Amino acid sequence: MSPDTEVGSNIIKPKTIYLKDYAPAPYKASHINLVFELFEDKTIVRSEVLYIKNPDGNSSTLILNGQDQTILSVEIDGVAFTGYMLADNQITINEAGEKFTLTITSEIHPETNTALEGLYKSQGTYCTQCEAEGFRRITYFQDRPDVLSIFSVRIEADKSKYPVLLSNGNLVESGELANGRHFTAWNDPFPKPCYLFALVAGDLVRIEDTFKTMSGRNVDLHIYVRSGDEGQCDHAMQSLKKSMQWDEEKYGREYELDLFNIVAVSDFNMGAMENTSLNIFNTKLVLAHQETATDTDFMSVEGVIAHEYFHNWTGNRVTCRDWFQLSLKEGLTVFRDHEFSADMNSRSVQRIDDVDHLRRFQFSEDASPLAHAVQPDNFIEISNFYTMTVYEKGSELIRMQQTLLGEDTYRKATDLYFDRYDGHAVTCDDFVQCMADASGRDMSQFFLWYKQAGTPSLIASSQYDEEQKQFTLTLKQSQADTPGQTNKKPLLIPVAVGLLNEQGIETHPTQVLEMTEREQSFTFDNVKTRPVPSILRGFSAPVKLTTDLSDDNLRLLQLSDTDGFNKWEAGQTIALRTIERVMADSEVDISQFIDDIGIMIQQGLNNKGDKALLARALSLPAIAVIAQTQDVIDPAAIDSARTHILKAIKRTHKDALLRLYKDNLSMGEFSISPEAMGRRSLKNTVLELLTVTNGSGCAALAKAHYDHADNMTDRVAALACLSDSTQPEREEVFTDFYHRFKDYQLVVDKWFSLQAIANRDEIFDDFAKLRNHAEFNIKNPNRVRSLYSAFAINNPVKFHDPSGQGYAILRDAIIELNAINPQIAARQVTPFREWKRYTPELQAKMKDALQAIMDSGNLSSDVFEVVSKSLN
Ligand code: 0A1
Ligand code: ZN
Repeated sequence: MSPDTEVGSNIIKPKTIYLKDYAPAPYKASHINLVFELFEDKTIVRSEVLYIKNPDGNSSTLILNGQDQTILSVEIDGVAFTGYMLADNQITINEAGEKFTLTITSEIHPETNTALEGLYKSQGTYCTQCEAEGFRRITYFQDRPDVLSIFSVRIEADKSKYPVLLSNGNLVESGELANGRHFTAWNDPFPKPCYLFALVAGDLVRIEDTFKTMSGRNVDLHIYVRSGDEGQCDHAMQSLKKSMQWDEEKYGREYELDLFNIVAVSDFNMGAMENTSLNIFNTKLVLAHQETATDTDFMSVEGVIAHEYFHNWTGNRVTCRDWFQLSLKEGLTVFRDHEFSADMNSRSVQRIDDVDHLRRFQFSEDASPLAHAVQPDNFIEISNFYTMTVYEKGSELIRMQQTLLGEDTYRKATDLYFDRYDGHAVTCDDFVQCMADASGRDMSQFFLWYKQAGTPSLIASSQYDEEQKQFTLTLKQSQADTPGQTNKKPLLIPVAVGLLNEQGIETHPTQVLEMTEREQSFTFDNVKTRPVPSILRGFSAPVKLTTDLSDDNLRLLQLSDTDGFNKWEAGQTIALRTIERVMADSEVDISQFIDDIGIMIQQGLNNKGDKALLARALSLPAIAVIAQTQDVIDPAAIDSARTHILKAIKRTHKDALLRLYKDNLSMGEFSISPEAMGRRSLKNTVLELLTVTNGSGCAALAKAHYDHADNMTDRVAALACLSDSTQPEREEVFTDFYHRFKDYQLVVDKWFSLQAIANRDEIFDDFAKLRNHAEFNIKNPNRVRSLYSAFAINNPVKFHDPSGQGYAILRDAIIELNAINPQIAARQVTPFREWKRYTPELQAKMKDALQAIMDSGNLSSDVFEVVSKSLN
């Protein structure tokens, strides 16, 4: 039986861990000395740990987690020791004593580690990934975040193959050894949980800069990449310096060590990892150059560099008590990186893109059998809980707390949090208590947001009393049941509202209404004429809002709201209503909507307004966003209604669109200023509208766009417009792209993705060719995502093809990946989990695919958990 298992009725299923069972670690491990001897066919790890009985603990049994290791020797206080039990991936020592040093030497095999957890090799470079439970693949230890230790690390390796040897903290020694080997020794003076441990050994080049902190100390900043990639690191370095500055200004947080390292590797399960002073990144989130990275890539690099840096305080200095508290660090750090990006770029655009992302991915998670609370109360495999809910909804919870407290009090509360908990492992409850203590507010109702899963619904209706000059807004909230949770309580919802008059002039600026009951009315005085309320400004709470606003009211908001987010939102609501109407009756008159689009195009031609916002206003909601509004999801029907409207826009406004396109064909030097990105975004959105009919003219226009491009954003836009095409230009452009960029792995990923999203009949044959392409490698997570995730997430029509071929593709990939990389396999299950919301025919086929995975045998606990919960 595998380690964490229990015997169910007649199948063996992995064991569930509960928050209510938390108990402090029985032993403290104040110091750990690690020695790594790296060889081509094995790595020897020696760990020496000082254990002292934890006065807060309630057991004297020391339990050490360990996985995929061969123990070579065990000693206590320098004497060989055999009095331990080794079973179920654990060493157990009963009555272990008050204080002793335990030394364990074991052998591990990074060279064959395809799970990419623990120590592994990426294109010849050794690297580690210890969050959440990877450290147990390196040595036997209490692998839990509430055990904090000072780490000393020595690394020995062949000098010519691995000239760079890094770990956390400060370099204390280095030198030569016999047989062409060398070593470095590192000390990290701040106690940390083992999930923040990191080691890198490789042949890498380094880009250097420095940052002067607010107290005048100089910090060396190093970015390590493979030789040849050094020309693509400048944006990451600038982003790091901006992040360090922003954290000082906005949160008063200074970096404490003298060195900050970033290492980029090609094989990585996630985006990046915040290991203390040695962040390890997926190359995708470090490398950026105009010729190889899109504007979206540039923004992601900036956001993720910031995210990992911000973890230094929110995650590392103050860490999580247990993994149920993951949102303590992730929700807070996402909120910090979103705010950073909003300050660096356009606040409205950032908010629109963040909310769009939340609705596409988190709302759908909430609507699935895998819905869970921001502070979940149980899990089987913690790797499955790095979710949109923990990250993105968690960030919305921090945003709401800032909204409720106001910026100044929120800052006092975070100061208190850092003061109180620096060097501690704490809970989400502790964080919210700081908000309560700094503000004097009772936050207990607010805390329900952490405990209750699901997206609340909010219904708003309004009443105007002409005589009293009063306007009343009535709000009703409801919380649907989610797995394991019924009869939920009403939440404290901050609803930001402003009022506009019929001329579109704001008469009442934003007020935050605090809703605490199921149903509540709020009255505004001194309202001279019937107003149009702008409700939930800035998306002040992560809810599904329905209002009684007419299309005309929405049109007024779209034109005149002072809140950039709600201006966009009003247009999206009109678009959603129009799509609904077309889905119900394809002959319905949509001329009003099409005319309104014409007005916006005209504004663009008159150079009025922000181009990035106009680009978003001219974009219809994505199929995945529309799907969230449907009782029964039929992707093909959504797509055909959406395409019908897009074609009508092109038919009616072709000339104006062409003019707008030409007006924005950027000239001059490439820049990633918000204005330059806005212009590209507008131009490329217009190109998409102009090529929606996929005829020969469209292909010629897209090819010309590609040929004239001086940057990757424009090239990718052209390829996306050609993806569905059957015109000869498609092949020409895709072939040119491949040959031009075949040496750039991240661009080859784009080449795979842009073909996987093709909504055309040839897709299944194309997919088979791509799968067998020499450059496809199932062991590389970026490549897997570029083919399979692109297909299953961004090609909803073909993934949900009535034949079931799309489902079969993903099913087979999951079964294959389960044995190679369980984390990546489990993530690929996501597109299946909402199966019950689709049409009966699609539902049946999706369920069959899930069942086939379940029956395929030897499932990892990662895949078992998501598939079994999806089927429930
Ligand atoms: N803490 C990282 C994300 C991360 C989580 C798990 C990983 O492996 C299972 C890797 C990275 C972050 O939030 O950036
Ligand atoms: Zn994070």
